[in-house]
Amino acid sequence: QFDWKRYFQLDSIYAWLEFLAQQRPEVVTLVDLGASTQGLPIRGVRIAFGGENLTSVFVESGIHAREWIAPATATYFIEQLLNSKDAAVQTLARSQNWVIFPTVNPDGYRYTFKGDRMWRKNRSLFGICRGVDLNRNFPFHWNATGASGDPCRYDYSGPSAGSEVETQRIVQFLENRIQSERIRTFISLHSYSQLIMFPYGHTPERVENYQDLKEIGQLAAQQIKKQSGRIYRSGSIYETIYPSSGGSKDWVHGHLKVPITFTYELRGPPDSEDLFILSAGEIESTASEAFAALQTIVEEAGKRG
Ligand code: 0X9
Ligand code: ZN
Repeated sequence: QFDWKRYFQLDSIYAWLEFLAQQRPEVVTLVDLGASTQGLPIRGVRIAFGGENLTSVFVESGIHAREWIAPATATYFIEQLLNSKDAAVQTLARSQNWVIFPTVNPDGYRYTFKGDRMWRKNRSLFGICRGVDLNRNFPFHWNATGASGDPCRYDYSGPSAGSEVETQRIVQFLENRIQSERIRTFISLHSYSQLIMFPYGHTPERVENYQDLKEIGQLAAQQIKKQSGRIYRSGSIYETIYPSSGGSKDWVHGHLKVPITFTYELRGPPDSEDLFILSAGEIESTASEAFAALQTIVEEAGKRG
């Protein structure tokens, strides 16, 4: 049984996505981006209730393997969009088409269950070390700052921009579908730090719609505070967390020109514990506040044209 009371392995998540597509074929379509470096599918779903000329929201999750709360939150989004009894959520679900990938780094995610719980990168082999940080590998100001050229480091940007199969799969899908799906909103899910961030990561320069993104991010954070009391901060990556380059969101905003682009850093545990390991008892509340923020983002973006 699939739920939000524990963390699920890759196979269970994929089986659940397949089940949804079988159960609701008129609404849910499986989307396979093809194989990862180690041959696992990169699998997501498209949710479309059937309105005409809708814009789409793309959710990318699990690019960092150890951030287990991210895939769990992405599956919660899917569940809410399909099964919520709340009228506002049903309206939201039908106001957009949704493309949601819970685990875009399947090799890494699998490895956090079988090898090293704290693994972050993909599993590409470079001599004695493994793994490219896929969130440093995107072909936009690649390797400019906050990334390493050393394959043994946790933030290795890869041998070249877009070198990794997983990056290429995402890039190709988005490039092919940006027009036909009318993708206007892009969300990536990470942990930890309780942040709602927007571009850029490589420069303190402000994006052209900085004011809109700042306001929308703040409203989303207020919504979370109202719901759970948790304090999330909002701002650009550069000003809230640390400089970094080659992240997916910066490419989606800077290259693809998708206007509404946010990266969440979800909850971590209380201090002194390992900050990427969030107890399963907090999955539901974390995912639920993240969904409330998503609702705010999509509604507010709609009001701003
Ligand atoms: O370092 C990262 O990639 C993110 N933090 S994490 O602790 N989840 O690893 C920050 C995301 C920065 N995003 C972009 N540069 N797009
Ligand atoms: Zn991350």
